[in-house]
Amino acid sequence: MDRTFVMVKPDGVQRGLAGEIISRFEAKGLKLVGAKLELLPEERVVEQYREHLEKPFFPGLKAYIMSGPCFLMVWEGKGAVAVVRRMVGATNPAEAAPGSIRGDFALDIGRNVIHASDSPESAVRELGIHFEAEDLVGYSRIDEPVLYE
Ligand code: IDP
Ligand code: MG
Repeated sequence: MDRTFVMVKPDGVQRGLAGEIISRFEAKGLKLVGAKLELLPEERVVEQYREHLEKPFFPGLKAYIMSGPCFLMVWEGKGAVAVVRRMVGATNPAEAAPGSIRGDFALDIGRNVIHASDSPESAVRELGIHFEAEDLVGYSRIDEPVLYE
């Protein structure tokens, strides 16, 4: 099974959207295998967004991500990385499809509520930044026999 790293950003936590976001992934059939609320230290923000270090928006991005608690999660399921990215929607919420999380709950590219890994390789890397192996819990969901063929 595939695992992906997802994070409700500080605007999403402050706006009380964490529960709604969890509900969407649960209803989809994905399995929550790790979660924690955290104020991220600078070095983990830099590591997480290292591909953007030289971008003009990076200082603002770092300040935004460190402005309050984030809710970090690991979700597991068939094709989880791509499935979650589609449910999250385009980076710019103004262009994100209605029905996606960013499409339904945000307006500004600099306040887009949620992060999700963009590839299986990123998922492994990002999971490793934020979670220890023993923080993740393997178990069966009782509906798995009817969720999967
Ligand atoms: P993604 O989150 O959809 O993968 P990326 O291009 O990887 O999008 O950008 C990472 C994050 O950086 C975005 O989610 C957003 O918070 C922020 N960001 C990206 N582009 C801009 C911008 O032009 N202005 C402000 N923030 C941006
Ligand atoms: Mg990205």
